[in-house]
Amino acid sequence: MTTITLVQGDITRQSVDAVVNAANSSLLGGGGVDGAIHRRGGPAILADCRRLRASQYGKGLPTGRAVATTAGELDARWVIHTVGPVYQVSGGDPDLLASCYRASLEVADELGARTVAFPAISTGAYGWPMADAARIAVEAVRTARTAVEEVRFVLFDEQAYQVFAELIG
Ligand code: AR6
Repeated sequence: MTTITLVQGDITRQSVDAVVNAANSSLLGGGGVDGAIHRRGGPAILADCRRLRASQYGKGLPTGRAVATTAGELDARWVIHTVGPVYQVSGGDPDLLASCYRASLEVADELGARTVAFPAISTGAYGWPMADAARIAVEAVRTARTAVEEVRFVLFDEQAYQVFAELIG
């Protein structure tokens, strides 16, 4: 049974087995959560990402997939990088967004991670409206078959926290 918890704050300050990164397919860093994770986690994370690009992810990590690296100096054992879909004028693909959560939990299971912190994937630079993204995120986690005991959504601001709080009840 997976318990969903909510925290308002910075995902890089969480003490968990795995922190999920809202990455891009290059795996080589960016802004938002990605920038914060690499800044606080230090160069070991990027070194692992470069190794992944040099081996099985030569073309980058496809949208909706997930892969783990060290967590460097974060208070976690692993960072699980996933690539959310970009929200276009025409909308976004909800299955791909749900896939980010499911794939990350599958990687967590392979690693043996029991506590996993997620950001609200795709709701920053990738433009997904928070209410819709939150609904998809919570539904994906609730329906996932996983041994992860705690999924902690870490929301940066009060408004995002409230959106998730209404869904979790
Ligand atoms: N802790 C928790 N949440 C955060 C933090 C933080 N430290 N910083 C931002 N957020 P984003 P995306 C929130 O842009 O939309 C990067 O450049 C933020 O307010 O990090 O999936 C990557 O390299 C928002 O609600 O991820 C990609 O190119 C949510 O986290 C691209 O951005 C996600 O915002 C991915 O865009």
